[in-house]
Amino acid sequence: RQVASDASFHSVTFSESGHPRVLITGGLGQLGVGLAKLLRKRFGKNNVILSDIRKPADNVFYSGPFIFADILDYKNLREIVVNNRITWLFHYSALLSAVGEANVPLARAVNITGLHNVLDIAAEHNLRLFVPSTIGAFGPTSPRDPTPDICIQRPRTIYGVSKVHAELMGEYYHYRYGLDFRCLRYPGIISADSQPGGGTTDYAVKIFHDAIKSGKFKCYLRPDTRLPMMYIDDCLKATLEVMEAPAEALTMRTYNINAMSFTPEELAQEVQKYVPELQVTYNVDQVRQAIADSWPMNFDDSNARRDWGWKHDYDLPELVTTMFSYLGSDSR
Ligand code: AKB
Repeated sequence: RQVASDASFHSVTFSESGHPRVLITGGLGQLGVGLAKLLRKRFGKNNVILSDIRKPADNVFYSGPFIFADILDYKNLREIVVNNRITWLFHYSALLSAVGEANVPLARAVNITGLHNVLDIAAEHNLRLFVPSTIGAFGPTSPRDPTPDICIQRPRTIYGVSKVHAELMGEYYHYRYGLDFRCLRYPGIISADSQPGGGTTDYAVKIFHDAIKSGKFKCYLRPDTRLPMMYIDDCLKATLEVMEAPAEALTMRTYNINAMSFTPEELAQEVQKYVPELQVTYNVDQVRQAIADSWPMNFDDSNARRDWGWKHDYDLPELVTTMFSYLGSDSR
């Protein structure tokens, strides 16, 4: 109880250190807790507030400020930004590709209406705003191998449509109102201690857990489906780097970032180096296969590498080694 009241007290204190005061929306998804940890190391524990509409696990609650924030409630969000003197906002609330197709009205509300609230509040309060986009912002008529930053974007999922909308609206607010909008298009992100929620690239996380738990993995994509992927530490590093980049370095406001591309078959072969008895079967889910078939196979991130020095640390072998060292291949 003592720690809980400290946490809520700290969420209304101000930074006098010159560090940004950060709010992360949708903070209990795959990336928020890891991002908060990285930002707290850099800017101080109490300058980074994690938020969501769900109740956090105790360890998350006690590791730094956490508050309830519903991005669909404009007044609630505005009050949080004002009361906590927020200066940087990382907007992670979104429904991903597969769950979005299962509930289009909710995806439209969260991913589009929610973004409008965030954009207006960010512009009104001079926030630096980060919104993640995705390989899913491209579609079947985009060049797929490789996919450059600027090309045709005609996605066929509500998730993709909402992310193209976010890219365009953020850039529009930047040029029209001077909003400091920054956006990265993430590939599929692979993490050990947090689960993705309802995406098309989730198989690349699940294979590790299933390999350790049961030695059996059923893949919902065809073995030859090639998609761009990245280890979570690289993703979070890129996110902090683009937020800290001097405005003059940014020739664009939305950048592709990438680390590697692989197929389920290639990933399985690498995983089998640690769990040789792993049995992989393929049971294709038509919805997710169609989505994956419309997405980039290789992602051209040369603009990010040139403008602000983006460089990934993890290729496929390092990714697999790191995942097993976290998950413990001997915990079977
Ligand atoms: C998804 O699969 O929907 C996400 C993404 C690539 O944006 N992981």
